Amino acid sequence: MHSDSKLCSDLIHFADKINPYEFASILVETIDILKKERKNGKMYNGTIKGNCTWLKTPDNLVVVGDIHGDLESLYKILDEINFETFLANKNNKMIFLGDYIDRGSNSVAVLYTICMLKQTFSDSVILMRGNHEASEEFPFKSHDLPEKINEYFGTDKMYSLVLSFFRLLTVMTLVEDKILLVHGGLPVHVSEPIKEMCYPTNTNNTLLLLEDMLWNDPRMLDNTTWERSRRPYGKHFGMTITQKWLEITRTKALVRGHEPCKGYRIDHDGRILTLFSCKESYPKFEAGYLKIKNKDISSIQNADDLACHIRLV
Ligand SMILES: [Mn+2]
Repeated sequence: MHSDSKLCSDLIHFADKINPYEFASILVETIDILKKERKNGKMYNGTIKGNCTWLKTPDNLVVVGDIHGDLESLYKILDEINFETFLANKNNKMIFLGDYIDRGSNSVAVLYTICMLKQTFSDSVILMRGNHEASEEFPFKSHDLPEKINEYFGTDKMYSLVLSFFRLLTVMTLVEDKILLVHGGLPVHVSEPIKEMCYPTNTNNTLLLLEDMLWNDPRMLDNTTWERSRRPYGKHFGMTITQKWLEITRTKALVRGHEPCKGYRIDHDGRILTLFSCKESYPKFEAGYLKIKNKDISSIQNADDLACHIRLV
């Protein structure tokens, strides 16, 4: 790790020394907070219904994409935004798009860190669910977290607690008439999707929505609205689907993660911003995050207006 910052060196030091009791206790506390938020249906300047979070436009917004166990990139971002000051102001929000774990070398410490952030700054931090946080519903090969937990603590007991935490993460976030956020992509054919997201019926429809939001990718498609994806789950969705979703949610741009890129990428003629925030397991790509002020959010017309606020780390 190469950083001169005191924060980074402190955090790196602690990452090797999380004891199982601390890990379990931060998970339990975070689970409690998420349960309370869901029960009360709200967080500071936000409403939570089912799998959705609605936010008023914050004073400052930071959005972080996939981390995949890359502790160094996560710390660089936290360091750059001066996280203690940033998050202590509950009119600021920091949204994580999911995929905290797997692939990188520090999944356990990344989990510990994001839980600590949520626990310490619960009014300012939103933790969303990625496909890697839905290994029960959609099992896949590259899920190495159970092994990593076992390596780290000498037991995989904590894994079931981690799964309980994952199940409480929300799947869609809306920033007041401006930005729609999901981890993967947009569902292609569910009737009344917003209602289903807010009041999940635990039927096939709920699972279908979850699969699409966590696994889908945008593509330019000719003559079809969607096609099967090459991934184990999910689909490719075309621009008509994106247009439809921006209309029904009355937003200007979709922000999502899920695909490696050089920090960010624009799709569907400026309607989608893909953010990617790690590079440990993706040396050919870059890690970036979005940091934008209230007045700039208020004036966005599309994803290009967000792209000028991306910072690479
Ligand atoms: Mn993903």
